[in-house]
Amino acid sequence: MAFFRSVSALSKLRSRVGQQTGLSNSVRWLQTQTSHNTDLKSELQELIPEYQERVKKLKKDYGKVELGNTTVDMVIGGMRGMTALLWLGSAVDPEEGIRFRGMSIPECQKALPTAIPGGEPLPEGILWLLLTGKIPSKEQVDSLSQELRSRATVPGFAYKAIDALPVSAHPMTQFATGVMALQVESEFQKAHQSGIHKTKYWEPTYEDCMNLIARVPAVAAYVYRRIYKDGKIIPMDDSLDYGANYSHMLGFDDPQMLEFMRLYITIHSDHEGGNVSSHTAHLVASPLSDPYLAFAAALNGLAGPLHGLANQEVLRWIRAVVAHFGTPHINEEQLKDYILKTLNSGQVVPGFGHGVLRKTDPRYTCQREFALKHLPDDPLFLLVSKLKDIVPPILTQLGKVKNPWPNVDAHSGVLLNYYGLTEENYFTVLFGVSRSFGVGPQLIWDRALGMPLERPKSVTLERLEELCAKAGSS
Ligand code: AMX
Repeated sequence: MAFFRSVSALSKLRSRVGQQTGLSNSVRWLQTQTSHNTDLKSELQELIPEYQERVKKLKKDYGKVELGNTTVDMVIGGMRGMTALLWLGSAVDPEEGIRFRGMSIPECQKALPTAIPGGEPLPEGILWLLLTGKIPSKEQVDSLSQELRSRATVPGFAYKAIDALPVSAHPMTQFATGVMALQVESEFQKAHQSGIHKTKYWEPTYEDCMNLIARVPAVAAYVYRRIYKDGKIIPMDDSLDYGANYSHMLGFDDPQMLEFMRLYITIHSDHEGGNVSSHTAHLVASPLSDPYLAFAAALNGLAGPLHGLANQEVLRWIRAVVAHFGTPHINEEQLKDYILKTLNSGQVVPGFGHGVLRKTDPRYTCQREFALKHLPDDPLFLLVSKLKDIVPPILTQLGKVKNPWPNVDAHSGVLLNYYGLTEENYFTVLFGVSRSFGVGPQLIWDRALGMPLERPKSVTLERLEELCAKAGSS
């Protein structure tokens, strides 16, 4: 009872803080939570005991509270709608979309520090927010930028591991291979072998996650330059923030592209815990596999066309439409015919639909706003805009698609293409770099909270039929 009393006192306090400032409750609450600590690890260290207490209390006093029943649909339907994971960083509401620690994308755009006045959030800010639940100051974000730069040196053998693959290997294969090679330097693995006490697990996990986040842009940029730019590598620039540096190492220094990259990483960072890549990382890390092993596995899930690879597929599909009609200026009837042709050949329309969302993805909307501001006349953007109106009614008519609206991947490709990053096979690597920002913080919390090995129960087909027959006859 005391627990519920304190929750209700907490929401009253949040609401009171809110009324005073005119901002939404979640942001107002987070703003009251800011601190002056510029060292992220120390900040986290202070928070851990409180979170541990909260989880301990849930386990002890409320372990048997039901969160919903498991149905046959869930077992044979990819566990849709089954609440089965604890994920601190973000939550996806079917109607409203993502909230990072309670904050919507527009709220993050307003509250998180930027590189230029009125610009897009710096990815370091979302990392701080996801890990601590607090809105960082510019000083804190700058300090984190510096910390990430100081950890960014990639060992030569990681590049050699990538070089062992044919240049024709898919960029995601090359990227995941590079990440696997980084595992050789895992602090967690070393500490575990030396017999570290389990209450300290989070510390080497923190080191691994921060090193991983710091190093993936260089690995990812290496893959890009190796495949598409004759292996001419561009070194990191010590004066740049994380997003700008990644763009710079890829070879794109247009200030607008740097802004898009900051926004891209921020919005692709996390999407609660049940999506394939995030869930995979959490699952693989649960038997104490280190963060590199977990993140490489997550990348392999992200590389599926129904998940992260969809952003590659969207641009490929759009290019095929343009090639088919010989122009990007295509009328509604022609587009409808092409969409039906795609569906009739047993394929999905990439960039539409979602496992959880039931409205347009706010990550799509914010990219559309970026495009309206910076490239309103781009022919491919205009085509993407037409598709957002034409595709949903067609998918709805199929009668089976639960969410006919555009998702995050429907938009990113045309923006990247506009700024010169035209090689669509590379797009999922950008998604992967961003996803390290969501996966890393959760893995640190998994170890800090002593999360156990993940081991759900499965059922055989015969047993399922037996249970259903029993339920049917009663
Ligand atoms: N085009 C055609 N058919 C679609 C469709 C689309 N965009 N979205 C869903 N459907 C179909 C499904 O294939 C399924 O058909 P089936 O019963 O014959 O197998 C039926 O509609 C029901 O599916 P659902 O319950 O609405 O979706 P889901 O939760 O099973 O799958 C998703 C979600 C994203 C895989 C699906 O909408 C899809 O394939 N979309 C296109 C690929 C895509 O854009 N993926 C990116 C998602 C975001 C991300 O993870 N990055």
